[in-house]
This record gives sequence, C-alpha cells and structure tokens, in this order.
Amino acid sequence: MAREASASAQAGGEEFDAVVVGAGFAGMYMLHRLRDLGLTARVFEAGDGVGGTWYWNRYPGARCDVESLEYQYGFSDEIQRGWTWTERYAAQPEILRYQNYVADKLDLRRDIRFETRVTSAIYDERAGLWTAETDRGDRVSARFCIMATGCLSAARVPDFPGLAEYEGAWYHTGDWPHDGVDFTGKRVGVVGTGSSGIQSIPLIAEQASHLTVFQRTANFTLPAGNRPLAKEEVEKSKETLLQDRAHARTTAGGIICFEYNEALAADMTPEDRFRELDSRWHKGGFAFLGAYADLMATHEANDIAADYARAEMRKVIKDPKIVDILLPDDHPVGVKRLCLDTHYLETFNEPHVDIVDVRAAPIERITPKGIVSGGKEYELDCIVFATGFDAMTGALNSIDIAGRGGIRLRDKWAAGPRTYLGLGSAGFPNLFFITGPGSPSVLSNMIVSIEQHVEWIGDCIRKLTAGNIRSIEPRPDAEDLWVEHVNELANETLYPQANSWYMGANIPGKPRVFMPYTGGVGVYGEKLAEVAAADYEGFALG
Ligand code: FAD
Ligand code: N01
Repeated sequence: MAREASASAQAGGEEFDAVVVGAGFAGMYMLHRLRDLGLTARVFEAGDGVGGTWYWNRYPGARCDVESLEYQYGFSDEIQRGWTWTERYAAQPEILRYQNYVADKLDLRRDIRFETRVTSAIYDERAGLWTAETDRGDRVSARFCIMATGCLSAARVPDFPGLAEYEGAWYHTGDWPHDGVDFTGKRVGVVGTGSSGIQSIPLIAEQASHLTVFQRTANFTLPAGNRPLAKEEVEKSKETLLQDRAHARTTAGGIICFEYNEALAADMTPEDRFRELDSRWHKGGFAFLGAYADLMATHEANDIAADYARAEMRKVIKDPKIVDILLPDDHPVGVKRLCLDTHYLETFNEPHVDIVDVRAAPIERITPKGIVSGGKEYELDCIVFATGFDAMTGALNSIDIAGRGGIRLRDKWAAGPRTYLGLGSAGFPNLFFITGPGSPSVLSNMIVSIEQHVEWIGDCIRKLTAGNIRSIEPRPDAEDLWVEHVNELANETLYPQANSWYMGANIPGKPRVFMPYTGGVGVYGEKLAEVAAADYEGFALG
C-alpha cells in the first residue's frame, strides 16, 4: 500500500500535551490515563493495530505464561467483567482480541497513528517541548514524551553470513506473517530454544516433514499445565480481580496465584524441600521458583532445584544422546527466563525431529540451501529464527532521542542504561519510560508493572500541570545512586551468572549490565510512593 504523508505532516506539525510511542498494553493504558486527566495526546504505533507484543508475535503456540486471570488490566472493573478468558494461559489470538476489545471500549484508536514509526524525539530547552518525527513525515510537539516502546519489541536476527542468498523462506517469531505459515511437508530449521522456540517447536513439528532445532543453550523447561478455565473460576476471579490486583502489587513478581515459601532451603528437611519442589512442579507454571526463599540467591539452594528439574526433564526424553544435549548444566535454574513446556521435550522423541548442539558446532553461515553448522550443511525449505530481541534498550536506542544540549540517549547509555527508578534519565526532561531498565518490568507480571508506571506517570503529570511546573527530570546524583542500588541488588542474586538477555548477553557488543530491578514489585512500589510523597525526591523540578 502506498503510504501518504499524514495530515499533521501536511499541516506542518501539531501540538499535544503528550506524545506516546507504542500502542501495546502500556501505550493503550497511558493514552486512556492522559485523556482522563483532560490532556491531549498523540500515540504513534509501528504496527497497523493495537497490541504490541501480541500484534507481532503470531507464531504457532504463542501464549502468555503468566496466567490469563492475572495477565489482564486491573484498572477497570467494567473492562474485566466484560471479558471472559478461556484458558489458563491464553493464546496470542485471544490476548489480541482482548486488547482490541479494550481499544473499542475506550475508543482509543482515534488518537493512534498506526503504521507510523517514530524516528526521533528531540527536546527544545527554550520552548520546553519535545518534537517527535516519524517515518511518514509527521512532526508533532508535546510537553511530555512517553516511551511505551516495549522491552521485547526489537526483534533480532543474528548476523549470520549468507542469509541474503538463502533460497527458502525465513521468519522471525517476533514478526510473524499475519496469514500464518503452512509448514506441511517442509524441511524446517528452528534456531533458538528460548520461550518462543519452546512454544513454537511442538506445533511446527506437527506439520513439518522434518524439523532440525539448532540449540545454543539448553534451557530449563517447566510443565505449563495449560487447561481450559472452568466457568466458576472465571466468575470468581471477576468478583475478586480488583482486590487481587492490589495484593499483586505488594508481591515480588506481581503475581498472586502461588505463595512464596519464606523458609530457607537449609532450614528445611530434604523431604520438605522435595515436597515443595514436587508439588509446585506438578502444579505447572512459575510456582516452582517460590519453593524456598533463597532459591535465586545461593548456589547451594539453587542446585537442589536445578537437580530436581533436570531429573523431571530427563524422564520425558527417550534418547540418552538427546538428553545430554537438552538438559541444561551451564547456568542456575531461573537466571535465564524460565520456559513453560507444552509437549516441548516430548517433541524430541519424534523420529522426524533432530537437535543440533550449536554450542559445540556453531552456525557458520547460511547457504542458498540451508544452514552450515560444525562443517555440515543442513538442507532446509524454511528457517524460523526464534532468536529473541534486543531487549529493554533496543527499541529506545533505535529512536534518535536528544535531551538537554543535544545529548543523545543512546550515547549516554553506551555502557549500559542509566535511569532513576527506570522511569526517566537525567538530562531528558519530561521524558518517561514505561517499564524501563532499572524497574522490575520483565521480572514481573508486566501488566502489573505497566499499570504501576502509567499511574505514577499520570499522577506526576497531573501534579506538574496543577502546580504550573514546567519540567521534571532525574537528578544525576539520584540516578547514580539508583543505578548502583540496582546493580548491588542484582549481584546479591544468581541472575548475573548467566548469558541472558537480561544481561544484554544475546547481542554481540552489547554492554553486560543486568538491566531489570530485582527488588520486586512491592518494594519498588513503596519507593515510587515515597518519592512522589516527598515532592518527587531525586528529581529536579523546573
Ligand atoms: P509492547 O507490547 O512490546 O508494545 C510496544 C509497541 O511499541 C509495539 O507495538 C511496537 O511496534 C511499538 N514501537 C516500538 N518502537 C516504536 C517506534 N519507534 N515508533 C512507533 N512504535 C514503536 N509478559 C508477561 O508479564 N507475561 C507473559 O506471559 C508474557 N508473555 C510474552 C510472550 C511473548 C511472545 C513476548 C515476546 C513477551 C511476553 N511478555 C510477557 C512480555 C510482554 O512484552 C509484556 O507483557 C507486554 O505485552 C508489553 O507491553 P508494552 O506495551 O510495554 O510493550
Ligand atoms: O528469545 P530468547 P525468545 N546462534 O532470547 C538463541 C518473552 N517471551 O523470543 O540462550 C544460535 O529467550 C539463544 O541462545 P542463547 C520472555 O520474556 C515469553 O525466545 O543466547 N542461537 C536462545 O536460545 C522471553 O524470555 C513467552 O545461547 C542463538 C534463543 O535464540 C523473551 O520474550 C514466549 C543465536 C533466543 O531466546 C524472549 O524470548 C516468548 C545465535 N547467534 C517470549 N542468537 C511466553 O511463554 C540467539 N540464539 C510467555
């Protein structure tokens, strides 16, 4: 479709109170909140519909792994009562339908410009305005600029030589064709065994004549235990969702469907530890990580859980040679994002499914016919890259963001992201990040963290506007202390010990910094409230 410059571009630019980039869960709720405050806003979204993650990730098997009854907005009783989830973990089409239901209900689309990518956001100190420009020639100005660009929205295909010459079709899970892909009778290769690979491999295997999985790091997988939701549990959740959400905000992960055991592993008997691990494993989902309080803190405690997980995984895989490849042994359990398994390990018992250990035999290049790994060519009709994202900073750094004195955000963050509370960065007045680096974000139920941020940002904007305060930005000293605090807390955990995307380790050359805040949603929320109550302590108001 030929793209024409939008009306605002033709008119030479418009002015709003706020410009919001992204129309996933974060951008949608931010727009609603801004409207509630009586402010004008323009949202730009690269996709041609709302949904963000759930708009782009349409690969077979894509579904949430935080339970549907918790992975939904909790800010409106009317919205939650008007929607009925059907499965314990909703599949991508259902989540996207839910997001469209919300967009309809709140009449959001009239303020969103779709198929429009923001290319730059430049702050004009004298005017106190941000100017955003887009790939369609829009130019809009606003006092507040809010990045709802997503932590997992910059899909990344590794720079394998030869990909341009590949004669088959290739896809990235994070940018999946809207009409779906039929793999029937095809020789398919999947590169990557993170959550996207682990969800899609069983379904691709059902169609493919032959499937070759290229695995660099073996991952811990926990049984998902997906199932249809009973009518009674959905109805019950509708009665309690708002109070449950208030409770979720006090927890570490923004999730209430399982209890964290407060005991330390060493204070439990081996039988008690086994009982905790076993019951949580069979319950399905992330409850496993809450089996005892120091599971993510010490090697001794973690090893017990990792051994348990490996023993369970081993039971499913028939071929001992494949067991050696599929069982993780190079990182503690939980320090890379855990993956939920629905027939994943079982898939490797199928005669037409192979696994190639590309840690031992790295992918050298793509040829016109397939993939060469360890000197051997695997002929493939299609390649699926389930190779993940330039997480947390990728989408932000792809926009030319300039603050005071023309300082570029991507230059300031060259050695790793620097924020105060994950909400803003010194030198960038009135610029907010939703679930930015330095906040709990990807370690939590993201919708809880999104709501926490959107509401804090909305309240802040309301107070600034009412008090006639022109600008807010983190003070450099507060930012330094926060970055130090985030690093210190992370170093008290086992998280930094794995090559994970949390650490930027999946992108060659990306600084190795643990990006999310490990202190938990509840503690973090208290800090946010204290800061706001103390007249935005740590921020400079101008
Ligand atoms: P996104 O949904 O990523 O939306 C950001 C939007 O910004 C995108 O639509 C993008 O196109 C747009 N954008 C970015 N840059 C620009 C630009 N320059 N110009 C215009 N538009 C731009 N989290 C959980 O808590 N539980 C789960 O079960 C879960 N499952 C997940 C499953 C998958 C497959 C993936 C990839 C992630 C999952 N996540 C999950 C994390 C998920 O990203 C968040 O839960 C949530 O959807 C993020 O919403 P968001 O609005 O912050 O970002
Ligand atoms: O991406 P990933 P993802 N050569 O980065 C491999 C959320 N999510 O899209 O581990 C060979 O996890 C890479 O190997 P390694 C969730 O937060 C949730 O799967 O870096 N292999 C890895 O195996 C998740 O964590 C769900 O050694 C290469 C894989 O590709 C996040 O999104 C579903 C390679 C990438 O795994 C990202 O998940 C999907 C190379 N050059 C996503 N480069 C739910 O279930 C990378 N790899 C809710």
